[in-house]
Amino acid sequence: MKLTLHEVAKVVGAQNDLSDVEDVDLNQIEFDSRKISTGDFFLPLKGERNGHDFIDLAFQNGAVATLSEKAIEGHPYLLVENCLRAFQQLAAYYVERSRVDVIAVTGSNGKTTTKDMIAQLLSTTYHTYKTQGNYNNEIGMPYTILHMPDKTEKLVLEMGQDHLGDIKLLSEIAKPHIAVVTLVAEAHLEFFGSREKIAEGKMQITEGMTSDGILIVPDDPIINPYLPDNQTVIRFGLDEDIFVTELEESKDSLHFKTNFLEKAVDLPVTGKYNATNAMVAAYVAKLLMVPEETIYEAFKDLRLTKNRTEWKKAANGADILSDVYNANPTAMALILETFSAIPKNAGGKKIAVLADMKELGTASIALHESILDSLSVDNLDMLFFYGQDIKSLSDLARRRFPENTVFFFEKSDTKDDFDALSQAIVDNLSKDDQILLKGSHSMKLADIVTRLENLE
Ligand code: IGM
Repeated sequence: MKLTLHEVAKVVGAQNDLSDVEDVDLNQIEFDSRKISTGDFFLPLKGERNGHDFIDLAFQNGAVATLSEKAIEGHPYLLVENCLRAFQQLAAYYVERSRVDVIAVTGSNGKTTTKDMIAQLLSTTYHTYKTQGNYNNEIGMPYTILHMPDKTEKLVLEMGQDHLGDIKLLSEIAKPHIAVVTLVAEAHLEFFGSREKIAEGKMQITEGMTSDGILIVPDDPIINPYLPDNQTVIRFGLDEDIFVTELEESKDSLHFKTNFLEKAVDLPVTGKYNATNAMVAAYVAKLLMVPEETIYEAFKDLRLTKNRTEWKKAANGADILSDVYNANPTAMALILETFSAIPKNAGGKKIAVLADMKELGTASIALHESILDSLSVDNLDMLFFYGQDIKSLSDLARRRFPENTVFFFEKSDTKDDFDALSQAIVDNLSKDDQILLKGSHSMKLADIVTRLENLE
């Protein structure tokens, strides 16, 4: 980020007088005080805790300035009405000023894969940056924009939606030149309720698009009411503008042709839907002048990143919501709320497995306890806790939940109940159940997910 404090003040309309405050270069913008280093700019957000409580800590860690919704003493700050809005305004300014080409991807299953494939193809020819992990919401997408390296030429942004209106906001911030909507089919409707609403939400990706934009959408008629008339629309699917032919799937690869590339494409991943994702990615690359030969070569060593949050199937048929790579209190509370809102399967249970969140410092136990109100007695049937600092949360939960529904397994320097935890989960998981697993990477919940997927 190459921005100075006074420049940011102008962009966000800071309300305080900065005439006596020295203008300084800002290094990175960070909302997690653990990530602040020398020269950074702090963004206090409201998560489980109010980020304003961590402003002092951010300065101790090396911040040179902060946004703030209230006056503060002794440090440079920018006073604004709403820190999140200011952050979004700054991202909109930054992406426009940078003149990068923005490619936006939204959709259900497949958007992360499509985003990764587009970025991999473009990176053969251009300095390319893309959404990392699940940073695809109203906080994560602006963060992605503000963290792109200076030399970036193509920016591939994933846009996620939890509620109707989310994508409109994101599109208006990023102003995409090319937008891709992947399949509208949705396994878990969450807050939407219907495929029509999901389609409507996704099609809001056009709201911020430039008038010379190109929109790439599936042949699904459900999107017809939302097609724009001032942009080029490319449809993909049988008998559409672009389509896959001669698809062959083998044990660990796909081979297919398309109507717009001379030669066949080979890629080292399986799943027929991945041919569609790859075709769309190839089309975007071609639009942006990546040579065809380069596209074929890049596909040969395609590597897909693991999703951060993903639905999987246990071997016995149970649904697994796996989010096992990192954890902070806000993310843990949010995923519990999302999981709780999903209707139960007939005759099935809902189970949450929560493990320690690491690096939360002296307030760690209290920060774990702050999750309590996100544990819904009405929607969760069984809770497994695993770790050390999470024990206190487990004790609080035990007082609210019925007997024999809350279980604690220890992991400390002297004891590790991992095998007992893993066995208890296996013993309790039935085919119609839904199970959420969330915790820091080092808690190894990923190994339990793998076990559930592969058990006979
Ligand atoms: O869900 S998120 O992870 N998100 C990030 C962006 O992309 C999409 C997903 C998320 C969101 Cl949406 C919002 C927030 Cl505010 C994460 C956060 C977040 O980072 N929350 C954090 C906290 C809260 N509440 S980070 C963090 C806290 C670190 N902080 C504790 C509280 C460290 C700390 C520990 C002990 C101390 O004494 C002082 C600070």
